[in-house]
Amino acid sequence: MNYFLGLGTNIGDLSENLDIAIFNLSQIKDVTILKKSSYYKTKPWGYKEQEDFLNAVVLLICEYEPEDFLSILRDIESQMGKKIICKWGPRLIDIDILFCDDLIFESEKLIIPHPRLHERDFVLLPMLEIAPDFVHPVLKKKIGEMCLKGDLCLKLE
Ligand code: PH2
Ligand code: MG
Ligand code: MG
Repeated sequence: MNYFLGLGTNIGDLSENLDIAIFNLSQIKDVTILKKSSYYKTKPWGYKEQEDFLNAVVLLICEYEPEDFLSILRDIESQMGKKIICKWGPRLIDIDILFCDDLIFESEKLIIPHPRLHERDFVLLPMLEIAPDFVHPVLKKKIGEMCLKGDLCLKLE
């Protein structure tokens, strides 16, 4: 399976948090990271009274089924010290499954594609950088055809 993951952080040393998260992903058994976007400094989406985020998107390949992979991702988050403060609130690390091939999947724990990704420039912009032609299996649009909302996102070199 090819997974696109969205990573975000707004507590502590942000680029170090993304570096560590991506390193931890690369260390999962039989996972190969294929692509990694630049890091983007982004304005908080949803709950606005918090620090700016650093976001990135990663493409990796592995054989894990979505719910099994989700629990591996949750383990990485909690081992890195993630504590949920509030919905859409500050977080040390967030790793979300955006897409898994062209799978459409819904369970109590997990919805794929991520249900809000098309509303979020902090996901669309990094994804645009590494996979502009990827087609959203529900919306049937390429990432490059999806509307940006104009949120402030600064690509770091
Ligand atoms: N994550 C959220 C809520 N708001 N805003 C930005 N800019 N980046 C995020 O990763 C983010 C957010 C909840 O997961
Ligand atoms: Mg999230
Ligand atoms: Mg999450």
